[in-house]
Amino acid sequence: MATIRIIQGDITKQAVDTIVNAANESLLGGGGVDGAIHRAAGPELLAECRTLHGCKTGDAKMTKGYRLPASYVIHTVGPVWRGGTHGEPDLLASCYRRSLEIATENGLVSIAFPNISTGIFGYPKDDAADIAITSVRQFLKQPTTLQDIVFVCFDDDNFSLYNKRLSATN
Ligand code: AR6
Repeated sequence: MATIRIIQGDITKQAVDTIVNAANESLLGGGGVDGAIHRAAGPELLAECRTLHGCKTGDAKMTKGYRLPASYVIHTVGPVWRGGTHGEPDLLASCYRRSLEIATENGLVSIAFPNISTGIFGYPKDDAADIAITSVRQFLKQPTTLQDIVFVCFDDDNFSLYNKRLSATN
């Protein structure tokens, strides 16, 4: 039975099989968590990302983790918030599902997620937390190698939102 945990901190420090990056469609780096992951992983990460030729919003692609404590990075592209009527909820759910699928296809046991789309991409944090938790729970109804799913919250708002939701239903 897989466990879902919440921590507050920096995802680049997490010693899990894979961390998830909240990237953009170019996969060539950016600000926020994407910038932090590229800085910590070193230039080899960008070199591998260049071979991937981008990624569609809602999809994900995996690379090695290079200088990170995590062995791999699954790069996913969350939706930019445009009012909620442009398919944003389905695209955000798809980011979590595709990341979990890729981790499972590769036999991984532990995965850490940032709060995808809730920074520069402007997704409302409460709605994004609901989608993240629901998508993970839905995925865990099927067979998976994953045993440890960690939500790494960076800011206080997200940490408090995730804590409320998981303590209310666990
Ligand atoms: N560890 C964990 N979470 C973090 C860290 C960190 N080191 N740094 C920031 N966060 P964002 P997005 C949190 O903006 O909204 C980039 O330029 C942050 O508090 O990183 O999906 C990409 O290249 C927030 O809760 O990603 C894209 O262009 C969450 O990570 C664009 O930003 C996501 O914030 C993606 O925007």
